[in-house]
Amino acid sequence: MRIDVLTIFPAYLDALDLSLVGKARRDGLLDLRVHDLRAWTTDRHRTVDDTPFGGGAGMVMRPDIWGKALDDVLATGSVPAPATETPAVGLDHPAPAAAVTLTPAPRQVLLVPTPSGERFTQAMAEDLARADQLVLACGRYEGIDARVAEHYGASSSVEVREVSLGDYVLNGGEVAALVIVEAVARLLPGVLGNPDSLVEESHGAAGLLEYPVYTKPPVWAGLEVPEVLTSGHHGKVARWRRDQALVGTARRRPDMVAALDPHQLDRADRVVLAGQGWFVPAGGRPARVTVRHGRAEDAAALAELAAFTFPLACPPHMAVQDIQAFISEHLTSAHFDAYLADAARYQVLTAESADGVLVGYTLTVLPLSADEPPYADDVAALVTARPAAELSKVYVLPDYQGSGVAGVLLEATAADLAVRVVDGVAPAALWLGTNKANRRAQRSYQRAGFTVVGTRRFRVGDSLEEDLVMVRDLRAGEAAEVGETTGPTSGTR
Ligand code: JE8
Repeated sequence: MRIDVLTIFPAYLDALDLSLVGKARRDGLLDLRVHDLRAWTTDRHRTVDDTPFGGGAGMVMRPDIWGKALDDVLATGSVPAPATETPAVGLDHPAPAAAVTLTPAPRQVLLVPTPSGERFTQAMAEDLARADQLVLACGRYEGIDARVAEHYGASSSVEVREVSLGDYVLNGGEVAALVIVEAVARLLPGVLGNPDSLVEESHGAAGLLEYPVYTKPPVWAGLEVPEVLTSGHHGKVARWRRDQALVGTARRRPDMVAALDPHQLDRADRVVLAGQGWFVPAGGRPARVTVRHGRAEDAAALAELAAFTFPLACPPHMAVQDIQAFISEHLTSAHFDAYLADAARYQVLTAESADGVLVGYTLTVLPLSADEPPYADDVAALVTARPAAELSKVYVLPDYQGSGVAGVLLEATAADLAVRVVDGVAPAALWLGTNKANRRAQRSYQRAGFTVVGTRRFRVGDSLEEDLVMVRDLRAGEAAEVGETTGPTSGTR
């Protein structure tokens, strides 16, 4: 590959003699030429700038000087590199006597660093590494007269790309040139000693930040190298590194998490992301979901969510009108107004996606005194711990079912109950009734620490349902308080 850099500070690019790029040049893999723009001036003062039309502070680089320099550099780069192809041997039939070879025109890209350019990315570096010639035009002062990019952009033989390193202000394009040359050069065949690192970069952790790395000594400044890395267990090392990459990305680059391809996320990935408050809905990309206490203004949205999700949780034989009646008797906006207004009796937790949509909620009924038994006698006989709270509803939008949102809601529910007081004591147990036929629900409650203690009768209109009663001991483990962004394992890494 041929790269030409045009600058009024050629010494700025001396660093490209060093390290990998320097070696690539010496090995003939990269033909890098740095030119002093002032070589194309003709006046005694070697002037490259002038005052801006329209007024304003500073100076602008003249298009005529740039035009001459770029024409020269593009002309010498348009001559295709001499073919290094070896003649084919061992063919069954001879090559045609007068073979007509059409050499494709070389791909020439003019790169103009500017704070108003498109962001320079790894994807762009990969694309640029396929070009034949890159010409980097490093501006200074207030930049280069805009007609330069316009003129070469109109030329069919050159691609023009105005690029920016990022949203901060530099004094000129030289640092961008250094960055671009280094990012492109390391992608050229033969430049990296070990091309495996390139493969790992593009496949191993695609779309994630890098995992942390360690070397000897095994203890430094009182800090130990994570044990898994010295275990020799390659599978565990790979999993740990991916976990670290996921957690680091979730903490520092939420934009990258939101852009992850859900097809590239396995179960373990989803568990790690859930621990950071990210959930993968069916057919969607990861979304941030936060668990918080319900607020008065949530009533209408909660009623809508309840009316939508309650029928989906009912057994198929239940009559539509019975389901509708249950909703109007228990799950209207007015009901939620009442639940949300009575914090002593009801605990409402919501799971809200970053775009403000409620994707799930729990409704827990608390006893008002320590010895208040569960409202139904059959349950009171099964659930003997006091005070006992009832997990009345845990509903999650279908797209988020299986995403881990329900688990986080349940953990937050238990954690919040553990720090409440009824008659001076925290609730000892959380119980729930769940339809016998719903195996999926039972499994998810079991995962959340509930165990089956018996059955109860449950009436929805005319149908008398048999429910399993499950209980979770709230005093088994100390849990954290519910924050605005509580996840089951948040803050444990
Ligand atoms: C530059 C630059 C990149 C980045 C690139 C080229 C040429 C109009 N402004 C010009 C006014 C303030 C000073 C600026 C100096 N300047 C800056 C960059 C860049 N690529 N990410 N930030 N800044 C030039 C002149």
